[in-house]
Amino acid sequence: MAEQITGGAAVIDALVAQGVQDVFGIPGTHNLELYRYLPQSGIRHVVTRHEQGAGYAADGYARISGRPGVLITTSGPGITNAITALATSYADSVPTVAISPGVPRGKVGADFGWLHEVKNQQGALDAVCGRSVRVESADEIPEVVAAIFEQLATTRPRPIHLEVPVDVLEGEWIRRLCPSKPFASPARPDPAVAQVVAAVIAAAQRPLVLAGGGARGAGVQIRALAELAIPVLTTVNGKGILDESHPASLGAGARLAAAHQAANDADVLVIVGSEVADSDLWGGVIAPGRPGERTVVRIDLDPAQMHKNVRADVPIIGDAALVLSEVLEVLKGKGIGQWSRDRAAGYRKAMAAECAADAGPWADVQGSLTAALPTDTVVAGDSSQVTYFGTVHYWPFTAANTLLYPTGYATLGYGLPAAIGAKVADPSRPVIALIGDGAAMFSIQALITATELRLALPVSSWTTAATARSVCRCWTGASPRRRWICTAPMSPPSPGPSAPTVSRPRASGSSEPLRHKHFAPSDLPSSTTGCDGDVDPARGRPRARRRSGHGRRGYRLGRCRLPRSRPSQVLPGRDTIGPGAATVNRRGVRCTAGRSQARCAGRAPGCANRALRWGQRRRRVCPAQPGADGPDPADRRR
Ligand SMILES: Cc1ncc(C[n+]2csc(CCOP(=O)(O)OP(=O)(O)O)c2C)c(N)n1
Ligand SMILES: [Mg+2]
Repeated sequence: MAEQITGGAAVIDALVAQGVQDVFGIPGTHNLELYRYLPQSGIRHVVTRHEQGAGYAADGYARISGRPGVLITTSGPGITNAITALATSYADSVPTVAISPGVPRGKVGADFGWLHEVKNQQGALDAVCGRSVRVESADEIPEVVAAIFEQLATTRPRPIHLEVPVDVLEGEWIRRLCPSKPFASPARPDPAVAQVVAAVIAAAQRPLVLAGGGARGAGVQIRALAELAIPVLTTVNGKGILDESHPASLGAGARLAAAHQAANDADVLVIVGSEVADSDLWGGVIAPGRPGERTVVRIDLDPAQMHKNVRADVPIIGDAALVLSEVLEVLKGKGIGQWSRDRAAGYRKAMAAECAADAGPWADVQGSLTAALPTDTVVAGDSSQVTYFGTVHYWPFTAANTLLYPTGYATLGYGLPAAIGAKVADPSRPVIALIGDGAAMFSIQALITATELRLALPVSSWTTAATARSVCRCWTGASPRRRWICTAPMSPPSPGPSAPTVSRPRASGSSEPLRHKHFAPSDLPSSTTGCDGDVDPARGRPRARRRSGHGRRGYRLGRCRLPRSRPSQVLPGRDTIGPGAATVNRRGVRCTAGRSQARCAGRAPGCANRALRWGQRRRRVCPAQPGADGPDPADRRR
């Protein structure tokens, strides 16, 4: 006699049949039938501390594993909490699947006062996901789940929501085999397509490739084009598709005006898997070709991308790797020679100079970490300067999907949970969360999940607020002795193109700032900042939670010795952001470390100086003071 169980088992069995190994989520009253069958399924469940974190973790998991990331929430607040994360995955075309209960059948929009009731939950999810599917019976669940996974594998990947009415979830299901449909391979392009594209490229004087996230699976083919000395610029989502140390690589600085100029200088621009969006170009315009010579080739799986933002002259709908493979075959047959190698070098030089002007202070931070960490390290970033001014430009990657970054939606709180997802996907791969202090606070509770899982996951959090002017580092460690967080305020990076002062605590307690000092591997978690000796093994955190010198000299946890910036010069009057005179350190960097709380001197109504930001530091006098400069309108920040 067939085993009689509930609809919850149908969902879990269907996930198993699709090869799901890990899910992220939080249990609640309405989804307990899913949790009933998880333990015996072999699927690992990671409990996050917020459903948004489950969504980001699933996103990071998907980017690293190449398999859809799955999250489970309860109805109402559980799934609506995940909406921002799903919108993030949508914007960056990341395959995730969110599973939640919904109101019982026949009750959609009934407004009957049900626990967690949402007026139109499926509609809300449908608005941010690729689609939201609601099943009406348990027996359709296996096929619906199989169809979801097939869609994710064969079309532009975007999150999909599966809603199971609670009465279906809790109702009877007669167990049966769930289909694990073979994934249909993407259609091979028409051979004529390759002939056309190859002819266009062969005739080009100044070809250039712009590769976005949709080209992540075409690394081999993009490299082959680079070997012909065709310069390759990527968006942030495409960062690393071509090894960024390759002579033809222009990096991922698609936001830079010099990058737009490089693209516009091309007579043939080949855009692969990119929507060439504002989030990539930061207001820049791609309008390639000198008068009379414009040819834009676009290759994309999604027909909706063909003319988005930049009209295609040669629109090719298809899988980037397949199309480019065939194009390369034809080019090889034509014996195409190489283009000038100097062109890429020239573009790179112009981009580097522009970048140094607004993002230069982040170079040394990234250089220090790059020197200390293995080349395959995954960097989970956030919508923080340390990522979009730092990692994007100054951390050269050798492969795609190495930077986890919410490019399109630019949400805060992504980095830390995404790093957890990456680590769950591949525990052997080094992962660092390198994020701003603001971003960290949006997901700080995820540290509990990280420590619970005992992940060897360094978390580096940077403060750039004018009022704090400090840099913090936090670590979670894998060993029970290091299950604590150390936060160490340090000297700020300087404005302008020169490298920042990077300080680090010393075991001796010396607080001397270390200029241009690279972190050594020994600085990483195993010897974290001299705090190691003060951990109470029984409690797994610092024995003494003393806090001293808060403000002027930062603060310390346990015996963590902190550095401090050393004021060396007093500036008079107008150029002041603290009450009275501000100070600068030895490198001429404004430093308000001498204040317990740096505030604007001109507390006049409307004064915006309390939150002067890093990008504005070159015009850092108080806007409320007579004769003062306001924020630079050219300072484009997210
Ligand atoms: C969820 C969300 N809320 C607000 C914003 C707007 N926003 C963009 S950057 C930023 C500050 C980020 O602070 P932090 O992570 O410390 O980075 P910093 O700019 O200091 O480098 C804010 C509030 C956002 N991107 N996402
Ligand atoms: Mg900050």
